[in-house]
This record gives sequence, structure tokens and C-alpha cells, in this order.
Amino acid sequence: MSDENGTAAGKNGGQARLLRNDIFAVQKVEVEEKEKSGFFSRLKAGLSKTRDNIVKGIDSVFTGYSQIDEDFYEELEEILIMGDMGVSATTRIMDRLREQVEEKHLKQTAQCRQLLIDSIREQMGVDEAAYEFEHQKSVIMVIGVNGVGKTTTVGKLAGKLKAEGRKVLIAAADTFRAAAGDQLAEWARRAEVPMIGGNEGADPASVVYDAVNAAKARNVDVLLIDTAGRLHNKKNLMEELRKMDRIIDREFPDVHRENLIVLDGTTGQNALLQAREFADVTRLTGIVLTKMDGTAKGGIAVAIQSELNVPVKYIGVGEAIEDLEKFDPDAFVSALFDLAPEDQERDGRDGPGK
Ligand SMILES: Nc1nc2c(ncn2[C@@H]2O[C@H](COP(=O)(O)OP(=O)(O)OP(=O)(O)O)[C@@H](O)[C@H]2O)c(=O)[nH]1
Ligand SMILES: [Mg+2]
Repeated sequence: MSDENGTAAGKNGGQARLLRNDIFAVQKVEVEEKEKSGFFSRLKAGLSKTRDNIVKGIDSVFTGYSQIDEDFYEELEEILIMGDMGVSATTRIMDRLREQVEEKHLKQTAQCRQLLIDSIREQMGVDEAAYEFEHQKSVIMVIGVNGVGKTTTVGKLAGKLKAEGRKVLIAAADTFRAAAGDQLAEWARRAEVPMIGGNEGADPASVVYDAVNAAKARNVDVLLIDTAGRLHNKKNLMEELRKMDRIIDREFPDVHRENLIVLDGTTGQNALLQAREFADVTRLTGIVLTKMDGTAKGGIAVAIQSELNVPVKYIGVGEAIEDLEKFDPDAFVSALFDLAPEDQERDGRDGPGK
């Protein structure tokens, strides 16, 4: 009897444990789902102006034309270019669309809306290797013209990497603008990471020298360098950049290097021009598109990636420390075209049944 009871109790205990584990598992999935849908709805909200700009235009072309013909293609092309997707990306998107329409013998415009969306998505693949620096010993120089969001991005990235358990150090190599050091120090405080440099008027190259050697001595995982967006003139800025590049190469030759250019998403095609200028003096390894919250020019994400052949690695969607997201082209296109996240998952690489 007691044995039976014992067994029953043991059984019940086991069942209770199982049940508890199930509940934990369900809760964990719920939290993950909530985070995912939270990110997705933030992205969707952030892209609402871009959606009004591009997607409404696209939809009006689809309602205006029921048959696929030259006029339909031309109007569509115009909407994409007006939406800041850039001439070369637009040409590739349209060529791909025409090709598939022909292949599949489509006649009605309604039949090719999804193909258009897929074709836009194809322009923006980000290789997983793009984020290797997050797990390696890396020196990341954050560059770009003034006011685009470099210092904010350094702060956000420091917070993100620190939260992932990385040992982070930040360097204030913008010694030109008064208060630049204080602004970065405030971000260092928020991200709870140490900072080097920050004295106005100091030589930026010597800040980089000190920071790289401190990173080596302290066995730091990731050194983030904030740079000036403006010096006495542009030539100066580019010269200084070259100098910093050389110092890092010389002092820390085997470290993983990233030169991330920060571009302000609200400036549209101007951002492309800036990136080209920086690409002339240094090797760009990635792009951070900031201020994607509340701009109608989000189509620039498509243009930049496709025209420069440099991946957009992160997007800034606000001013707070958590407002930096890895750029996910699938989520971006789904959020833009107002597809449900489920559709995005079904279309995505990890969707069920794939
Ligand atoms: N809404 C929004 N604002 C941003 C974002 N990123 C940066 N900002 C704001 O843009 C302004 C400029 O940001 P900074 O980080 O100082 O830009 P910077 O490139 O370091 O500027 P300089 O040091 O003067 O060259 C600040 O008011 C930031 O709060 C973003 O993703 N979204
Ligand atoms: Mg700054």
C-alpha cells in the first residue's frame, strides 16, 4: 500500500515536474515570441512613412493596371526610383520581374505582386559572416560625416555586445568637437563599459594608439572607436582616417577589423554619395543606417546594399540604447509590405517545412 502510494506519489511528483517544465518551456517560447513580435511591430511602425511612400505607390500601380504591359512596368519602375531604391537596384529588380513574368507566362498584374516583393528581397542578402566580429577579437572604427549618429551607434553597439558577455572598450577619437568626449562618456556609463581618450584637442591618432594598446593589454574582445564627423576640412578628415587605419594595422595586425560607416537614413541618395567618398579612402566592411524610425526614405536600405556591395549590418530605429537592430532583409521587406511575421517566417530560411 505504502509502496503503491509511494509509487503513485513518485509518479505524481514526476508528472508535476514534467508539467512544471512544460509550463516553463511554454513561457519561454511565449517570451521569445513576444520579443520577436515586439521587434517586428517596432520595425513596422518605424517603416510606416516609407510604406506610405513606396508601397502605396506600388499598390496604386497594381490597381491602375490589370494587364501587365510596358506602361505598367514603367510606372512601377518610377515608383521604386522615387522611393529611393536607386537606379541600379531598381533596374535589377525590374529585370528579374520581367524575366519571371515571361517564364511563368503571366498576364495579370495581380499575379506578379509577390514576385516583385521577392525580387526586392533578393537585392539584400546579408551573409551570416557579416557578424563574425561579434564573436572575435575585433577593432571597430565607426566613421561617417557629422550628425549621422556615430556616437549614438557606438554607445548602442557597446551596450549590445556587453549584454552578450563581450569585454568591450570604447575610444573617443573625436577630439575635434567640444563635448564629443562627454557625450561618449555618457554612453560608456549607460553601456557600463570603460572609455579611453576624450580630451578636446588631443591628437585622434594618438587616442587610437593608446586605445589599441590598452585593448591588447587588457585582453579586450571588442574595441569600438568613435571618430569625428568633421575636422577643419574634408581633406583633413580623410587624412586622419587613413592615419588611424594605419595605426590599427601596425599595432594590432592580426585583429579582426571592421570599418562601419554610419549613414543617416533620412538623407536618401545623399547617404550613397557619402559612402562612396569614404570607400575611396578606406575599406568599408559594413553600413549602419540610422534614423530609420520615422523616415519615408527607408528604400535607401535596398539601394545602398545593392549599389555599394557593402552589407547593411544594423539599423538604428530610435535614440535609446536598445534601438539598434541587426538588419534582417526578410523582416525588412515583410514589415515594409505589411506582411504578417508568419508570412515572413514561411518565406524565410527557417520556415517550417524547409
Ligand atoms: N531617431 C533617431 N535618432 C538618432 C538615431 N541615431 C542617432 N540619432 C540622433 O541623431 C543625433 C546625432 O547623433 P550623434 O550620435 O551625436 O551623431 P554623430 O555622427 O556622432 O555626430 P558628430 O559627432 O557631430 O559627427 C542625436 O540627436 C541622436 O540622438 C536613430 O537611429 N534614430
Ligand atoms: Mg559624435
